[in-house]
Amino acid sequence: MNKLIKIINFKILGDNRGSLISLEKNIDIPFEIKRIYYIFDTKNNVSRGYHAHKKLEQIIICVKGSCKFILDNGFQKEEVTLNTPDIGLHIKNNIWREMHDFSQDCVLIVIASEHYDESDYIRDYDTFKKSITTI
Ligand code: T46
Repeated sequence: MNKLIKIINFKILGDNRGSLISLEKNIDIPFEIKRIYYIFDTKNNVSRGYHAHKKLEQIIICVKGSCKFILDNGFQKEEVTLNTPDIGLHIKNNIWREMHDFSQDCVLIVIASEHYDESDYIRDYDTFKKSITTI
């Protein structure tokens, strides 16, 4: 069975002034980058996500603060806390995701393989479960 939580470790290019991470298409990010967005100022006790994507793949980086992701492939669920900018959570298609426990200062940068397309979203859990036949 494939592992649900896929973490990519990024190299920190630091010197005595501080740290820097550089992400390059097809080197650090294993797909063509078509979109980047960021999520910040998530209100207290708010959860986000609750959907899967038919085609979209994403790498999610928590550059500040922390939050928890629950991933679900229709058969099993796994949880991971993101709280450091030197790792990326790689979420492939057909994975249901929920995001919880955002710290007040949490900033997520998301690198996406496709342009925004609402028709790529599955926002109903039963529909998601029915769409999954194998892993
Ligand atoms: C995901 C998690 C990690 C756009 O207009 N363009 C965009 O590129 C995105 C991502 C969203 N939107 C609109 C759609 C909604 O009206 O922004 C609003 C909030 O989007 P959503 O409710 O999908 O946000 P989250 O935080 O639940 O989920 C987002 C991504 O949509 C999703 O792909 O994996 O972040």
